[in-house]
Amino acid sequence: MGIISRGFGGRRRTAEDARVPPGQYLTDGFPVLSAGPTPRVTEEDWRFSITSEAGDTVTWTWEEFLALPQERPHTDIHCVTRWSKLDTEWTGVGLDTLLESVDTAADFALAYSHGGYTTNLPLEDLAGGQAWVVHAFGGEPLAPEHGGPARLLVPHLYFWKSAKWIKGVRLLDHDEPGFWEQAGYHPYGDPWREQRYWGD
Ligand SMILES: Nc1nc2c(c(=O)[nH]1)N[C@H]1C(S)=C(S)[C@@H](COP(=O)(O)O)O[C@H]1N2
Ligand SMILES: [Mo]
Repeated sequence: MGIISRGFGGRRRTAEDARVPPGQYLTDGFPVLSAGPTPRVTEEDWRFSITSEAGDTVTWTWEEFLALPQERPHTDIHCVTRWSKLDTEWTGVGLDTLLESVDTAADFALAYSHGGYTTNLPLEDLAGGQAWVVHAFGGEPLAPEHGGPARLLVPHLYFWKSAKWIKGVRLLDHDEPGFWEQAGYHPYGDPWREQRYWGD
């Protein structure tokens, strides 16, 4: 017959739908989700550090950070509170670039922020072109409420892993749950497997 049934008269699945993980809806806005007040960090005072499992620390000033090769990730983001936003554009430095300065065999990482927020990830999720420390959104300096001067961006995991106002990353040989993970969120947080809460 040459006619393909779409089944149960359902709406045709668009290319955009295919980019929205299960249980998520699309938003054109950019909601702000912060567990506390917005810390005010000046570029002059800003530092970013990576500490290895052996305790060695590498630190970049704002100037040194901006002098590193800049990348422009174009990506979709997914918040565990069920909003997803497509085609976001960021500017920043790849974690691969930053990790080149660090001697490590660690398996885990704990990102920590001004204000005390933390979040944990396997180190391999920060490597391989999957994570950045970003300082611009849509070509404009990152707004303080969205994590400016700079935040982590790990778009393949739920957005709570993208620590705002990032201060540094500690590399660890064991997994250490962060702020939301201690409160019952999933330790990994893959939106495509709907890993929202512990046990999902
Ligand atoms: N430092 C810090 N980072 C954070 C948070 C936070 O409360 N503090 N919230 C997380 C959560 S739950 C989400 S969904 C995103 C929200 O980022 P946005 O406010 O830019 O949308 O930031 C994540 N990073
Ligand atoms: Mo979130």
